[in-house]
Amino acid sequence: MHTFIEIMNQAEQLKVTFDVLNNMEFEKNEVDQVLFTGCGTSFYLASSAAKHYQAVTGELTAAVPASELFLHTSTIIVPQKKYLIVAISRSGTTSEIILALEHLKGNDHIRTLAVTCNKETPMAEAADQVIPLDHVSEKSVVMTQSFTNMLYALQLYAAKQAGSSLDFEDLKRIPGIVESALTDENCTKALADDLTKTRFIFLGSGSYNGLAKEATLKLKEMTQTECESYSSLEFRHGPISIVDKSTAVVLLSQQETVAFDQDLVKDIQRLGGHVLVIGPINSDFQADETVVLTDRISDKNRHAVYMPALQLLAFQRAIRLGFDPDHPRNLTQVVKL
Ligand code: F1P
Repeated sequence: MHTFIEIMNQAEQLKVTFDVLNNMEFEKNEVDQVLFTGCGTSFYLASSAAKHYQAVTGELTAAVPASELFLHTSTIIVPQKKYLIVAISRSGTTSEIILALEHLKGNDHIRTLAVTCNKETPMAEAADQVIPLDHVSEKSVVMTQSFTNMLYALQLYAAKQAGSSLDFEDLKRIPGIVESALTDENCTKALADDLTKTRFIFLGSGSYNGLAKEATLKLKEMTQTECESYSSLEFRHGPISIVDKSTAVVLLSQQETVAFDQDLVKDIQRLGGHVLVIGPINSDFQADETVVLTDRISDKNRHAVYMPALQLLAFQRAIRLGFDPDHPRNLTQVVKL
């Protein structure tokens, strides 16, 4: 069961990722916008990392699927503006990310940074700088620790680029905190085992919306459950109409959003929905189930700590339904066009 092993040993890899980033020097960005890009899990990572990077550095960012960069370049790139493109790919060989880099090659206004778990690849070779995370060598088709590690690496990169020792010190605590989060591998088991729930919704806002989208993809990939994700308060604006007794909602809460989150939970429960809240919540927070995360680390940097619970939920659900998480249906490790 390499998927399970890769979820459970991600704290170890995070320690190495910290050392890698701690020892790296980066060129200063003099750009108008930093664009984060990738496919699938790596795109959801891009969307979370872009928002985190902007919050930490104050630089303008956006996240785009890699295919959009070569199919619809003019909707993203403005001539004469300067960009740093942060290309994210576990394999470094996904067709769209390579096509995007090749398409933009030779443009003097564009610098590129690759983040990958495989530095001997066309993507890494095409980029001006590389964050190599080759110590993360996943066997699994579904991305688990590669997501957490590449996100963590980009958060450390953001703190370095901003010269923010406060954020860097905050992030330094992540591997230890993820390690303790992983001691309770059963925190999501009750929901994973509950077969009366057939519809799953994941909610998260700001830089946590990318995590909610990734959690949706994990469950979809490992169990083929049709599931959705929304920016938390958007859920009330239409999608809430689908809530009934078969609906489970997983809400990623933050200190900044907790007051709004409590009301949202009550609204979902009133309609018969079952809510699991994951976040740094107090004992007075009311939900059907909770996974309480530490508030010793700021909302700005806590992302990696949510990942074990979200990945374990998908894994445990797959086992409960009789699927093999190591061999998800219709998927391969790398998609090539
Ligand atoms: C990204 C990706 C995965 C997906 C599938 C195929 O690959 O799309 O998100 O789960 O296994 O590959 P990569 O570019 O990060 O290697």
